[in-house]
Amino acid sequence: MNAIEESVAPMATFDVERIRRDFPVLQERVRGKELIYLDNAATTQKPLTVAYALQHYYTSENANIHRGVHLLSQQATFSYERARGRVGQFLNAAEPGEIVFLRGATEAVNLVAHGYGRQHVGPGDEVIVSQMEHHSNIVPWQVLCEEKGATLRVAPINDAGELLLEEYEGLLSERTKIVAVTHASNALGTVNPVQEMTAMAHKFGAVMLVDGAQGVPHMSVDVREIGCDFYVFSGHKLFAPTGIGVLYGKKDLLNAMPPWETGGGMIQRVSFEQGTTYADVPMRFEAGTPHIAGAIGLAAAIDYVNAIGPAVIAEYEDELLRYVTEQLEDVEGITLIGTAKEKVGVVSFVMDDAHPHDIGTILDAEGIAVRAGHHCAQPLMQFYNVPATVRASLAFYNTRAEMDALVTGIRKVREVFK
Ligand code: C6P
Repeated sequence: MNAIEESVAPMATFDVERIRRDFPVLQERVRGKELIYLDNAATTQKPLTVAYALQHYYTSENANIHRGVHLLSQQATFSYERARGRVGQFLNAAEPGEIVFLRGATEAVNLVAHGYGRQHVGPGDEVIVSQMEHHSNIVPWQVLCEEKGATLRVAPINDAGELLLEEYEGLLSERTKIVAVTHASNALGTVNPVQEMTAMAHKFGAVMLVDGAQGVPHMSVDVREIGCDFYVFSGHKLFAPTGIGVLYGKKDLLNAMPPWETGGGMIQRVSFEQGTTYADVPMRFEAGTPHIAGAIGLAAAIDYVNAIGPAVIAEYEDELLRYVTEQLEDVEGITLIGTAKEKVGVVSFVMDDAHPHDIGTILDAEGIAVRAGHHCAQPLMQFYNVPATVRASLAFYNTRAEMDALVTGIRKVREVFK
């Protein structure tokens, strides 16, 4: 087996040290210390197989797709469409045509707000989001509602950061046209009961969009089991390149949506006399030359994740999360923000008398990369009445030793601010 084959062959047992060797950046030193990378919710590191896939594409296959009769173009087209198939399988979509390649979760939400929202939301209608949404799953709906004279309703959460299901159900009515909710919160880690929420939304004829940006990296996702109408995610949070992301949509809904961006690649026929007719989905939503290498890299990342197994990843990360959470609960002066029962590997906290940015800076001096800020979830920060939190977000290549180092680092910070 060569290095690539070995990396994507199903892994018999979970071996974190072997996995770490596939991520060269994890061997880097920063500020004279071993890098401890705990900013995975912002973006994940990339395994060698993803780098090799990009290298192979650019050095052996580079061509534009869907428009060349020559061999390289055919090969590139095959790889790009194969990647679409891989994503479709990964989400258990009914067919590859339900997968649209876009720049990321943000672009995907905007496309649905534009394509579906502008057609179906009118004056007096309602769109529901939750209190814990990322700005990418708030602002497009706010803009839509303002434009259409509709109302944006917010499903509340409790202090642990769990969505209040009964209150959410109470918000639903015949006026609800769209529910847009995150699968897992980037700032809290909370996993939402999206399957149940979808069933509730459907009872009132509303469509459900699930923001899976923090879902797919941490758990196995089956869009047909969830029953959602749209599911969006960004490749770069799933060990793939930046600039590539996915909109899954049920075929009939996508087919009924008008194009958003127009140009080459998304047309059937263009005529000055008769105007333009558009290609079927998914091409209708992929105007211009897409991020071909990105899609190929995303397929390689999915192969890598599948080799470990999403369920194995979820179990390992959960164990790490519990381990670090227990230790942090013991650090005096710290308040954990987000203590839901169902969580992915995100630990957010604030510390008495210390600003999150100062904590982040001190941890950085120890080689520990965390995010300090509002995490593009300002309404959530307002709910907790904090300007920002420190967030450590995990991936399957993190270790118990790194959790220990984080806790030691935080204890050191506490000494400074006591
Ligand atoms: N969250 C974080 O540090 P883009 O930027 O389009 O790839 O992803 C946007 C997005 C949407 N939804 C959720 C739940 C997210 O977490 C993000 C990105 C990063 O938490 C960057 S702000």
